[in-house]
Amino acid sequence: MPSNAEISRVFAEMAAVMEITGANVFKINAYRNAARLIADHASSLAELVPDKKALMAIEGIGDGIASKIIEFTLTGKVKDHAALVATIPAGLIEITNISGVGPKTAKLLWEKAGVTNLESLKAKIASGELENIPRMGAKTVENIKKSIEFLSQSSERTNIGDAMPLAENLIELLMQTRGAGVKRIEYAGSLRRGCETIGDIDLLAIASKPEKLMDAFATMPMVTQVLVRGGNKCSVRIARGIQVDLRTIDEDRFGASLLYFTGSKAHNIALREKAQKMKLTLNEYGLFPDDGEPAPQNRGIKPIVATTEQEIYKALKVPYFRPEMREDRGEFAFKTQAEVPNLIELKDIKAELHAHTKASDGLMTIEELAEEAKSRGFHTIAVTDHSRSSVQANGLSPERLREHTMAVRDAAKKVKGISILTGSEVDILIDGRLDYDDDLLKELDIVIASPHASLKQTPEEATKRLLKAIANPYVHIIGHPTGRMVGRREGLSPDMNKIIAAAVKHNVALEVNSNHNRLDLRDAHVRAAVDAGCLIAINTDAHTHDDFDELRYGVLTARRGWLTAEQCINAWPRVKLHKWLKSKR
Ligand code: DGT
Ligand code: CA
Ligand code: CA
Ligand code: ZN
Repeated sequence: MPSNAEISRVFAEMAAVMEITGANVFKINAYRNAARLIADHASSLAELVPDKKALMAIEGIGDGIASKIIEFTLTGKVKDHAALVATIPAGLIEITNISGVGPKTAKLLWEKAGVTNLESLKAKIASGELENIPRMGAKTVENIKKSIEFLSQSSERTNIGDAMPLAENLIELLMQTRGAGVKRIEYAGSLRRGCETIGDIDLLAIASKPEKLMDAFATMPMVTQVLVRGGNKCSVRIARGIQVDLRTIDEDRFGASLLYFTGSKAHNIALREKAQKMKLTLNEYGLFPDDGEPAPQNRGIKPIVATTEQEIYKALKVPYFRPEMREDRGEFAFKTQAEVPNLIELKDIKAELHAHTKASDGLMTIEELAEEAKSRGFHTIAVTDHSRSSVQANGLSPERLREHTMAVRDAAKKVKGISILTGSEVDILIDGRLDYDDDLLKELDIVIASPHASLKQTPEEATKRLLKAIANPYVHIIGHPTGRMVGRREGLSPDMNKIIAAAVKHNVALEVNSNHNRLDLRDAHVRAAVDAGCLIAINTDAHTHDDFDELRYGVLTARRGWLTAEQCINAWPRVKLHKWLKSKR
């Protein structure tokens, strides 16, 4: 019986081939979505075969996809898939993962230069052959080369936006294991610290029958490979090659293990040094008196504390640090709990200030957007569609923006219980000028200025560009300031300290864009901004209903930058926020 991962691959490959050969976008999206959903599905789809109705009861699986799942489970192949894959060289698909090489370019490289896989692409870049192809040129080739290098450095890590839902599904599934006496399962490691990418998922469990839990874990439908199998520990690979480690821990030392496996390594080392100075020894089994010999837990020595993280921090005479702060990047300078910043929480966010509607590239009407924001408990929603230069996103001409503004004002009268602001996400052009005149910007309640194009500028050019946008008196927020895409595109590298200083001076907020592909500002930038007293906005950049769920990744990133609710404009009460917005009018 095929695993979900194997079934998923069939649809992912079909989507990739169709992109290269240029099929209907809706069909491509349907296959791509099906691939993701199948890979992440917590129970075996093959087990439902041949019950087509049961398959179709799963959201996102229609008649055609259900038929193919059945065909694949029963015959081991899908005819349509085989026919599609036969139309292009096998290695071409992976080339489309390179930033700057879309399906069209992949096709061009294949037809005009005989590129059939990543290896032959690298070879043809090295030999200079590609530069003679029409539409390529030295600059494009250089960009592709850089993207390949970037991809090879970062491809082994998984985005938090993919890893966290997977970990949550796994935990939910494992909690239901029969006969294992599962009491608690937590994720630890970089995922618990809210890092933007995750090397592997670390799970810790309390279970009275660890063997049973390990059996269930090793045989889950999404498992593609069992790497290590022991009585208390098991490592597997699941969809998209992600590794998951599961350990069972005795309840009375769960805190010590959670602390150890949450890390970071640097934070752990600092804690151990503190312990040593107090003639104590800290390990994953607890905090013990130090008698100079290793592994006290194996010599019948009882730990001083081991059950909770809080007890261990207390015994070490340091404040309790939230996982996002555990990087040994200055947290140990805080001596009392009161000094430690009170990190912002998801529930503090009361306004979404960056969202798109059908007027540009969003999928919601103004009313739908407002209702969604209201259902999330927000007091304010800003409608900020794209400006004219974002042609690919159906950006608004000045005339269309004026009409749209009237429509927003009308909606604001209709939808009660939430303030609907009219605004724009105006493009910051290559030289820092904005895409609309000041006269038009001045009419809007809120202006976000964001870079979208020309993201390969030198740091000097990028700094100048952003500084000019910050100095515009009508701009409230700089949206996704670097334009980077996590693991895929480096984006701008401006002098962040200058950007932050200017933002403070001009009373402009810098955005943490919560979309898990962006997370821009990134954690380190937030930290610098927070230190400088700069205002921060945490927005979802919503294009559709579900995008609001991305907010947690923005909040985690902000917490890694030690942001408090006071410094985040989205956490301000309505009156304070609106007063601030109006101060720029
Ligand atoms: P990742 O998976 O690369 O995103 O990063 P982490 O932080 O999840 O690292 P991982 O999975 O290798 O190990 C989980 C935690 O276990 C790590 O944050 C700290 C702890 N740990 C692992 N190896 C060591 C070690 O050699 N020394 C110490 N002190 N802690 C370790
Ligand atoms: Ca890990
Ligand atoms: Ca690990
Ligand atoms: Zn946007």
